[in-house]
Amino acid sequence: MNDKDTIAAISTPPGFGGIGIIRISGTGSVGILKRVFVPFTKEVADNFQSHRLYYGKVVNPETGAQVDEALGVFMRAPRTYTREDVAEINCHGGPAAVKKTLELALRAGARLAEQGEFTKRAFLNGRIDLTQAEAVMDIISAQTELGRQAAVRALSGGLRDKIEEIRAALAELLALTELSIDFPEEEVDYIPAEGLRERGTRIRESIIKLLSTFEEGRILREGLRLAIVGAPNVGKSSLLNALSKSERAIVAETPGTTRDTVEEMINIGGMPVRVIDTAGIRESGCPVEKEGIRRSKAAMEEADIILHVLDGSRDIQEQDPSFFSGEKKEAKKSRAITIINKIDLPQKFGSKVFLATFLQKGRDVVRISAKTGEGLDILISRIREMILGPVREYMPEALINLRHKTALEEADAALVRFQGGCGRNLSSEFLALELREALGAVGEVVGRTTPEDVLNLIFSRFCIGK
Ligand SMILES: Nc1nc2c(ncn2[C@@H]2O[C@H](COP(=O)(O)OP(=O)(O)OP(=O)(O)O)[C@@H](O)[C@H]2O)c(=O)[nH]1
Ligand SMILES: [Mg+2]
Repeated sequence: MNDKDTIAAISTPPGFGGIGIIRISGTGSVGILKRVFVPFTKEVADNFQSHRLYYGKVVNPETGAQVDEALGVFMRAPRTYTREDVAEINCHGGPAAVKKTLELALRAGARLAEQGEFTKRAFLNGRIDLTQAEAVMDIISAQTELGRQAAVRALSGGLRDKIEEIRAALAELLALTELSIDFPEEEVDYIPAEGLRERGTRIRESIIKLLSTFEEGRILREGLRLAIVGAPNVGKSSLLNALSKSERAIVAETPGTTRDTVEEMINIGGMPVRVIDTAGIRESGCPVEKEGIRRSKAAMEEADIILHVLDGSRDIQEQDPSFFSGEKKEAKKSRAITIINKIDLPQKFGSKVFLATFLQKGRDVVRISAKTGEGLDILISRIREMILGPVREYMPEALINLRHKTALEEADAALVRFQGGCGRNLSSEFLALELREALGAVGEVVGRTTPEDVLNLIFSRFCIGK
């Protein structure tokens, strides 16, 4: 990949739409625009003013034939997305029109952009840091309002600022540590090992605070995993359909209807939630059903929240709640809500049996009818509280992703070693080494010290044209 090339790509999604945008970036942009786009106002044809939109036509420079009617704009560096000269052509959004316009731009001297190459250039040219580049992708893939809000914060530098604060504190600590290497005899601003250690603690606190946002970030990006489990025929698939307001899962009177896990994305309080319907759990000789049950148990283990469904119109003994006894080791990670379904039918077990079995475990119990929809609003607000806590107005903070987490954990580990070294009065050279490692790790988050192959991996996850 040569960063000096002028690149071009279709920036709008494939398919039919009102407008399709061809984006061109690099020193050749204006030349290419002039060849393939002719403004209707003659005076401007040779003299595009920067950041002005012109009405004109896309033409084939070889034949002079008109290809489409379009708007064209030239934006001179550095006030552009990539900080390079950029041109854009807004033609009609049909696959043929955008493809032909792109083809003309390529023939006029542009190279087809790689995935994420525009954003990569914005990063390499210093307009945005790596957390902002990743935020661009998060905005594009945000599925809910809260996901969008978190991504916009990161895009405007929320995470970068926090990381830069940590970097600055680390750099200062490094300078203080090195001072005693350079001037071992003199008492210039000399800080005893205990003081250095304490400063390390303050930096670690900031790192740990950021690390604690990882789970929230994961949920906003990938969705919270909500597994619906229980005995056959209790109404799990009906509940999935009711929550997603769809007919996604097959519902039938026959126990053992659902064999595979079925997923549907829903939105609870702005959080994306992946609702997973599972096969009813029971002893079964059928190999297909057995595999389904294995998947149910796996889904239960990976879930953030488990909805354990019981059929209130049948005996509880029939529904063998003991399969759920393995929950204890998972209790820390997974939170569960017990649901009594089918409350529109005459109820077999009243609250007494129930309270004895479940409430002593401190579990939430919600009564619903997946059929009539009764109680669903209570269930949803219960789930919402579990995710967001009782806070009414939830505002997502600067949230970290797995890449950030790994780097921050490395930095924290180096700081722990640094502190250990302070405690044992190790030489300043050794202490400085650990701090440099912490600095390097933190720098990776914003892209200062990120290896080339990691950068390529990050940008390759973008779509073409971004
Ligand atoms: N009256 C009533 N019937 C319900 C309710 N929920 C589900 N049913 C019925 O119960 C039967 C089983 O529903 P499903 O949703 O398929 O149950 P399931 O738990 O997914 O069953 P498996 O996939 O076999 O494990 C169907 O006949 C549903 O119509 C409810 O709230 N009230
Ligand atoms: Mg089912």
